[in-house]
Amino acid sequence: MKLFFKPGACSLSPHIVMLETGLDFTLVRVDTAAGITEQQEDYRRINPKGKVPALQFDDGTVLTEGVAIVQYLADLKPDRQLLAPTGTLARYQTLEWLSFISSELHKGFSPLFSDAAPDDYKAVLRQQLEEKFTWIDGELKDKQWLSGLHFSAADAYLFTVMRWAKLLKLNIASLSALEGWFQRVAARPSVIEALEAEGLN
Ligand SMILES: N[C@@H](CCC(=O)N[C@@H](CS)C(=O)NCC(=O)O)C(=O)O
Repeated sequence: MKLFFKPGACSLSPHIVMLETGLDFTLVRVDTAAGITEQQEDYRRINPKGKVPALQFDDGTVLTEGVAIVQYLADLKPDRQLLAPTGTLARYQTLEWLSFISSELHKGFSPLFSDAAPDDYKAVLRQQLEEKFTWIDGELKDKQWLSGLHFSAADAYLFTVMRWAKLLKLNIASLSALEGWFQRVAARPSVIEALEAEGLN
């Protein structure tokens, strides 16, 4: 399998999950602005949406959308407990987190990285994101991980977007449960390895 990524982008989430599974894979860097991979392939021929992440199988089939990719990967190695088994409430609670992170956080960040978005709109987004992180801080008060006892695919995704919150200096430093959780995730070997491979450490 090939995982197409851009350093520090949302593709960091499936990158961490991939490492947590222990599966063999090749990491392929994409210049999304230019639309080419590090091997000078036309990236839109791999993912016509032009975005990372994308997962390509040996037969050429491609799976896109981070939330779908992490579920696929987690289900390949159920013993790693990155996602609970089908039919259990725990599974849907992790999916609840993945959905929240994707729709309520991830896409709230995207305009903050754009020069085209007006400053007053960015200020509103920043405040909304800070309120959502404050709510997550409350959820993490008595938990090690988002889904309770086990590190899950949702932790990898939240870690990825919380890195952006730190880079953009959102006002979240006082959220102690959230910060403690962030440090726990950051200490995982998979996360250290992923950041290193993406040139972020
Ligand atoms: N819905 C997609 C969104 C993917 C996405 O927004 N990727 C961003 C990085 S976080 C990207 O590729 N941006 C590059 C660009 O727009 O040029 C998913 O969740 O996988």
